[in-house]
Amino acid sequence: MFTSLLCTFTLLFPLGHASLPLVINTWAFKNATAAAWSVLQSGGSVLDAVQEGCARCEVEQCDGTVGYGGSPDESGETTLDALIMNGDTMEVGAVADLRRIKNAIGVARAVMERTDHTLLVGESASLFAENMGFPAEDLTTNKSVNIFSQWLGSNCQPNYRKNVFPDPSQHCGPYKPRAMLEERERARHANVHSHDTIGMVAVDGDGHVAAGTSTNGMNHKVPGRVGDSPIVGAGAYADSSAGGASATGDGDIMMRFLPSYLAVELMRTGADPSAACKMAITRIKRHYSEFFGAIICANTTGHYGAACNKSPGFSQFHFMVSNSESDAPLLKSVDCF
Ligand code: SD4
Repeated sequence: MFTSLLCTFTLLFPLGHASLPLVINTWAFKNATAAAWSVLQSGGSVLDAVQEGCARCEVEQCDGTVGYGGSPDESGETTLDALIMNGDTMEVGAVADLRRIKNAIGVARAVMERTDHTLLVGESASLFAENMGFPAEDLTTNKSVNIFSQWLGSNCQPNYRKNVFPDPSQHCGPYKPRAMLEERERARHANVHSHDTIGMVAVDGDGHVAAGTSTNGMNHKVPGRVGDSPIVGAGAYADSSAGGASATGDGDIMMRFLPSYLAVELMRTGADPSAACKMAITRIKRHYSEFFGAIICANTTGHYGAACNKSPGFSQFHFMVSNSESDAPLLKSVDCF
């Protein structure tokens, strides 16, 4: 009885001290947190903070999974996904499968502020960016060339294809459909070794919320593949009447459940951010018990939380927080369940 009362209390009333403004982001990307925090400290908006924080990771190529030179697709090209959301107006700008442009979060912001659209994709998104003055550059680096050639050297294995077979004289396609297999071991790369999309939520002293993401997706993805990061409600969501959330992990699975939207809606009903994050993960876990993924959540009073799914090699998730309780960004961690 007492335990269930305590659980209900914990769900409805956030525990711990909260302070605003707040920046929270996925993984140990400290410089991104610091960049966003300094924008807020100098009077910038939450949107500016999120953009600056994610852009820092794009420049630093955080863990090789944000920005240029990472996650080459099956043709060796790096393509980028990004999103930014204004929790006051519910405006969103996003780009997916962006080519040749390094500053994906900047282009997402331009989609939001310079068009009436929400999401631009592929070559057309790149042309839009070029027309808006973003420089066109090669996103390939020695590192991405090496990743790609090693993959070619292993006969394009592993890859994300299923129920197909390549031309008998080739190993790497073209592929043809074949009879559906009953069950197969999922040869996914989306595990702890291919993580680290930046997802960020910023809340200012008046409770304005913004959220954003930036990523180069997943190694050896099928060209044209778009992950969860640029999908509103999946990669990130912000609503200044409730809070913000952002997810990282196996986007092909996670986007089916809109975990960021779900977490924000749960916080709207009074759930503590940690509980909201946990429930969003639980929803996915029901169908994909071993999926790789994590989520961060913050409400408009400055309470925050995170949760992750325990999967092979992934038992603890690291994230960063900046608020007025500390001069420097704090590295936090949560045990996966
Ligand atoms: C994607 N969610 O493109 C991204 C990858 C990621 O941790 O976050 N990895 O699926």
